[in-house]
Amino acid sequence: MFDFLKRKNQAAPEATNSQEKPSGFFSRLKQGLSKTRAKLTRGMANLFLGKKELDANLIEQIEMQLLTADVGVETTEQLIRSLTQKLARKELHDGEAAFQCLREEMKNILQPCEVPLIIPDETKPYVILVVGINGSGKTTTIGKLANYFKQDKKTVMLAAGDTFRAAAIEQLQIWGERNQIPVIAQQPGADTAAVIYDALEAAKARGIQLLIADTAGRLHTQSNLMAELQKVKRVMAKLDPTTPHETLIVLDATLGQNALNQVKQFHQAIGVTGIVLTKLDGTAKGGIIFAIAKAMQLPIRFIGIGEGIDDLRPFEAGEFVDALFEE
Ligand SMILES: Nc1nc2c(ncn2[C@@H]2O[C@H](COP(=O)(O)OP(=O)(O)O)[C@@H](O)[C@H]2O)c(=O)[nH]1
Ligand SMILES: [Mg+2]
Repeated sequence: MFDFLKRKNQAAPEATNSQEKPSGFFSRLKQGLSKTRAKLTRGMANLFLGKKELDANLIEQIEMQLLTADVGVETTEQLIRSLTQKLARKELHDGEAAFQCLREEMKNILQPCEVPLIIPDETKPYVILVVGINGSGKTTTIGKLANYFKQDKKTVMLAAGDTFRAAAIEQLQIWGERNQIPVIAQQPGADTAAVIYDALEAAKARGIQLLIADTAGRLHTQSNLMAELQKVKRVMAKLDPTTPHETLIVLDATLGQNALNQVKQFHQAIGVTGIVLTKLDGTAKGGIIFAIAKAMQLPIRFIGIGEGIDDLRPFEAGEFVDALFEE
C-alpha cells in the first residue's frame, strides 16, 4: 500500500516535466478545462455566433445551457437578467456581442474571488489549516503549496493532522521528503489537535515562516468531524490566538453541486477563509466555480489542474474565463 503511494508520488514530477505536456500554465489550464468548455461555452458559442436575431427563444436556450453546466440557478439568473436588460436597451446588436457580454459578466462574477494568499513576513509562523472531505485533494494540495511557497523562499513545515489512517501520515511525509521540509507527525490514532499544537510549538521554536496543517476528511460522523476541527482551532489558539491565519477548504470540482454543499457546511461549522478548487482537469463540472463564487463570496486562493507538484496556481479570474472561452 505504501509502496503504491510512493511510486505514485514519485512518478508525478516526471509527468510534469514531460515534453508532451503543454509548457505554460495557461495552455495546461485550457487543456484541463476542455470538458467544461465543451459543456459550458461551446454550446453557447454555437447558439450565439452568426445570429442576427436575438429572441426570447435563444435566451431560453442559453439559460438551459448554463443550468446544465453546473453554473447554478442564482448565477444563471444573474447572467440572463443582465443579458435581457442589455437586449432591451438595444445595447447588443448580434450574437457575437451577446456572447462577449456573457463572457464579461462571467468574469465579473469570479473577479471578487481573486484574492491571492499573501504570507506576511512579520507573521511567524503563518498557519494554514487545511480542511475538506476525504479524497478532495487536501494532502496533494499541501504538497503543491509547500513547493509553491518554497519557491517563494519561505521556510515551510507540515503537520500530519490526518491521524485517521496510517497511509495519510505516510503520504504527507512523502510530500515532505519531496519538498525537503520537516513534517511533524505522530502515530495513527493520535489526537489531531495535539499533533498540530506540537507542530505549532516546533515551528515557533525553529523560526519557520509557514506551517501547513493537514486534517482528516472523515470521522465516524460528520458532526464528529466538525467538532474535531473546532477543537483543533481552539487548541491552536491557546498557543497563539491569531492562529489559524487561514482556514483553507479543498474542494473537488468533479463533485459539482456537492462541492458547494460542502463549503457551506464547513463554513457554517468552522469559518472558512479561502478555497482551493482541485481536479478542474478532466471534469465537465468546472462551471461549479461560478456557483461557488456567487454563493460563498470567499477568496478562491488556488486551483488544481493535475496530480503533479506544479499543477497548482493562484486563481486568476481573467485567465480562468479566457481559458474557458478560447478554443
Ligand atoms: N486530476 C487531479 N487529481 C488530483 C488533484 N488534486 C488531487 N488529486 C488526486 O486526488 C486523489 C486524492 O487526493 P488526496 O490529496 O489524497 O486527498 P485527501 O484525502 O483530501 O487528502 C489523489 O489521487 C490525488 O492525486 C487535481 O488537481 N487533479
Ligand atoms: Mg489526505
